[in-house]
Order: sequence, then structure tokens, then C-alpha cells
Amino acid sequence: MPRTSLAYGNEEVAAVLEEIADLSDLKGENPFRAVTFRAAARAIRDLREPLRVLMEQKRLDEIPKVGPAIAEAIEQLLTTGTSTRHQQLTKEVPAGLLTLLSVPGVGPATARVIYDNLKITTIDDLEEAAKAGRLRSLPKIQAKTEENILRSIASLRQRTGRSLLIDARAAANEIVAYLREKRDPKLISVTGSVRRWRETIGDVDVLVAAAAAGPIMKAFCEAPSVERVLARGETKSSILVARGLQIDLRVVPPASWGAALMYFTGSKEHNVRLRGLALKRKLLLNEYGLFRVGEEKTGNPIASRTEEEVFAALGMDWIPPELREDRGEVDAALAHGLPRLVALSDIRGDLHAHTSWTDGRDTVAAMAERARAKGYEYLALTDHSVGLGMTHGLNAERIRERTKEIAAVNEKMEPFRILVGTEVEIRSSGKLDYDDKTLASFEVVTASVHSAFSQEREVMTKRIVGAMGHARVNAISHPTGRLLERRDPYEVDLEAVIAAAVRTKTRLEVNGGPERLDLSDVAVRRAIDAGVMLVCNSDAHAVEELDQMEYAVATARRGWATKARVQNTMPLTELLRHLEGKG
Ligand code: DGT
Ligand code: CA
Ligand code: CA
Ligand code: ZN
Repeated sequence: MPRTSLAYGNEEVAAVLEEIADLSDLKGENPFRAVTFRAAARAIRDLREPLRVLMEQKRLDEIPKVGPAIAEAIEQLLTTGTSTRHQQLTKEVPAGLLTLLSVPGVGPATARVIYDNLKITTIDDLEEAAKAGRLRSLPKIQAKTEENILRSIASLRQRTGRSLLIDARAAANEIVAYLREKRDPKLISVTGSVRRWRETIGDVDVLVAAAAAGPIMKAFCEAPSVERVLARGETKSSILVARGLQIDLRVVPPASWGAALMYFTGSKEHNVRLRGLALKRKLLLNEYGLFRVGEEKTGNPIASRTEEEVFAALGMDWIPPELREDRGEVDAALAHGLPRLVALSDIRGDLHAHTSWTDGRDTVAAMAERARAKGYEYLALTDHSVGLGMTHGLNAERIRERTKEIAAVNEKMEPFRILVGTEVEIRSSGKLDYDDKTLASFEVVTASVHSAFSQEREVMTKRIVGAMGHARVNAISHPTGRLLERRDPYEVDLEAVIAAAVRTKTRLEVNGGPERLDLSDVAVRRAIDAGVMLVCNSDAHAVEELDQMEYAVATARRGWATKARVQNTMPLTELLRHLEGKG
């Protein structure tokens, strides 16, 4: 679908700049150019203002990394929807090369070699060639590269086309805010998988209760974010908004609000279970209410106005949406034995965040101030270790400098506490990136894997479990390494990691990064059952990303975690004691 220039927001502009960088690499231009374009794209993603506003105020040159050439490309994109530089490059670089580049593990040089020698331009052909072992005979391509390419293609095929929860929530909140402003419905809620905080989202569902559906439907179909109206009916409509995301709106009579909210929140499996339970009692549950069988057409419902009433009429406690997946919550609610889930308000601090000392955007002071403004008592700044070259990891000297800076900020911010932390790389050999003496200089050590993802399962398990055996390692971050819709988890024996976490008192992280949510809900549940203590972290690389904590907590909730099982619900003094005794 051709985009109008109006459709270009910061994200779209950043994406084109990145494509220019890729094309420039593929063409074999001076690599410095691509580096500049990628840096500008990153700076644009970090912006807090719309590019359009900056352009109108002639302030594009204020964006870091944006020189005159890139500023011109941005202006062109915003005003005409294309850039001459981009057009020129797409003419010069054979189509298909970009396709090859979309396979993780295929860089510009590799793509070039493959294309020049084998004239491959599609992923299918690439897979065939890799399977036949025809890539490894090419210059500069090793058998290992070939294996990685095959693995990447397999995971590309796994993409489901579902959206990340964070993107779906942004779209959902936007449409709800708009409908509130336009029509002010008394009863409006996001439903479906977004209300359940599922990790990926098929479409966004919104429910409104109103006596008359017409005006709200009209407002919905005319919302500014609409790219296309997919269906328009009296009580149900669907629209398409940016990034191909679909939003469904249903309008029900106010008397059905509770029953409809339950029905459209789902999940489908949960609904089926509830309906079966009702039928056993000669009751019928649908989106209009809970009825005696036979009375659903004519009679009044036994309950329908609120979720609480309907659950109560079924003899159950109200079930938090995060649990509605038919994973035992119905029986637990019948037995009044649902766990009291950890809540965002229970969180006292964040134990994984980065600053501009490594790959973060913001300073120590800025991160700490935002954390304090969120009501936290503490924030661990866990910049990367030295071996992770690409992120400008800290060497001994920079560790000392950063620690000094943290001490100075701490003095000013008392009683708020910044904890001196590190996210230490577990090298492919299993060795940690810092020696014991250096590790002992940190108050919080979280260890993680960022390299050699394709190791054998036993090797990877040993690598992680080995790190957990270290006396200074408090937690393992993003324990499975998955990236939603992008990268499968590495091969690892999670049961062994969970057992080691209990044995060594090492915490397992629930990482709130939008693509991570790692541990996953299901893994959290297994860890909880085994007796693991979790830590919910944002992994923020900028002040606003501290809000990712919400997603970590939601994922923990979906895994039935209570407050007692989440380390960073502890007040500072207790936490410090806890960190001393490992944990
Ligand atoms: P998604 O969109 O794939 O992320 O997942 P959901 O759960 O949002 O599914 P969706 O949008 O198809 O439907 C929203 C809710 O409506 C769903 O969670 C439960 C309810 N629902 C939809 N279809 C059925 C159905 O055939 N039977 C029952 N019992 N409930 C349904
Ligand atoms: Ca949905
Ligand atoms: Ca839907
Ligand atoms: Zn991190």
C-alpha cells in the first residue's frame, strides 16, 4: 500500500534511513555513510517530539547525528513521502539483495558474495542453497555461517504477524482516549488479549456500553488514526490503523456490560471452560448475561451488569484478566484459592537499567531522577561489561569513574539509592567477563548471554548454570534470550536453570523489554512452582523505558507470581541484606 507523506511519523522515517544505510552497504559505499544514517535513525527513535514539529520550527539540525544531508532526506520524506537518495539507491542495488539482508546473520558483505556468485535473490533459494551446502564453498563463507543462515530462515518462518503487546497497547490507549474525548461513554474498556496482557496480539478489541451505538460507531470509524475502515456495522466495526494493526469495536447495552466484558476479554479457552461450568448448573452464559437455561430469550439474566456479579453468581471469585487462559484459574477461583498477584504498585525499585556510560541514552542523574519520580526507593545501574565491544562496555578505569559519579548523585538524592551494578556477559566459554575482584566491587550483578546463541543445549545450559554458581552473581537476565517475532530462545534446559536458581539462590529475571518478556509467562509459572525468587526489571536504555517495568510485572502476573516471589518488592534495607546473602 503506497504511503502518503502524512503517514510518515518518526518511526517510519527512522525505518527509511535504516534502509538507506543497508542499501549503501550493499552498494559497497564508504561504510561510514551507513553508520551515520543508522546513528541518525537511532537518534530519531529516541526523540520525544514529532519530527514534523521540528521541521516546521526549522530545528531538524538539533537532532544528534543529523547533518545537512540527512536533514534534507528527512524533510523530503515528511513532505513528499520519498527521498531522492533512497530512490537512487533502490535503482542501483539489485532488488533481492535487501531480501537476503533481512535474514539475520546475513550482513551486506555476505549478501554480496552470495548474490554475485549464485545470483540468489529470494529466501527460498537461499535456503535451498544452504541445505545443499553450496554457500560454504563461496569465498569468506564458512560452514558455520551456512548453519546460522539455515537457523535464521527457520525462525523467520516462525513469524506469526502478531503485534508486540507494547504497540497494541499504544494503539488501544490512543483510540480509547479519543473515544472518551469525543463521546465520553460511561463504560469503555479494552478487552481481548490486550486486557489479558498476552505477549503478542492478533488484534485490539474495545468494548463500549451505550444505549445508542450509532454516534460511537461513527466517531470510531472517523478516528484520525484510521487508515482504512474494514467493516462498519450497527454494533460492531473494525478499522485498520498504523503498522497494519486492526481494532475491533463492539457496542453493547449497559445492562450487559459485565457479561460482555467477560465474553470479549476471553480467552476463548477460558470462556469455553466457564460456559461448561455454567451448563452443569443448568445455566447459560453468553455475552448478554448468565441465564437459567430456557430463559435466555425471554427472561432476565441472573447476573450481567458487572464482572464481579457474574463471577459471584457462578460461585467464583473475580479472576484477574491476566489469568484467564484456562490454566487452572477457574478451579482456583471456585475454591477461592487464586493467588494474590504481584502489582506494579508493589515494586520498590528496578535492578536492571543502562546509562550513557554504555549503550543507554540518558545520564546516571537523569535515570535516577526518573526512577525516584516513579516512587522507587532504588535503581541499580547495570551497564554492560567490557567484552561486549559494541556497547562500549566498562573497563576498570571507567568502572571507577562511573562509581564516583554514582556516589556524587547518591549524596544529592538521599534517601533514594542508586546501586552500583553491572550486566556482566557470560562468555561463550562460560567465563564471566570480569574477574572476581572486579565483580566484588559491584552491589548488584546480573549476568546474561548476548553472544554465541547457537551453542549446543548442554553447552549453553552449563554456561548459564555455571554463572549462577558464582557467589557474586545475583540474577540471570533475560534467561532464554528470545526476541518476540524475531529470534527464538537459544537452546537451553530451562528446568536445569530453574533448579540451579533455587539451589544457588540466584534470581531469574522477568525482563520487561517489549521484545523480550523473558522469562515468559509460562516459564514464570514453572519457576514459581519450583520455588524460584524472581526479579522484575525494565532493562531501560532511556528514562521513559523505565516504564517497561509494567510489562515485566504483567508477565509475572500471567505466571501467577505473588509479591513475596518478586525480589524488588522489598524495601531497600531488606534488599541490601538479601543481596549480601547472594540473591
Ligand atoms: P488475539 O486477538 O488473537 O490476540 O486474541 P483475542 O483473545 O483478543 O481473540 P479475538 O480478538 O479473536 O477475540 C476476542 C475475545 O472474544 C476472545 O478472547 C474471546 C471472545 N471470542 C471470540 N471468538 C470466540 C468464540 O468463538 N467463542 C468464545 N467463547 N469466545 C470467543
Ligand atoms: Ca483480539
Ligand atoms: Ca478481535
Ligand atoms: Zn540490559
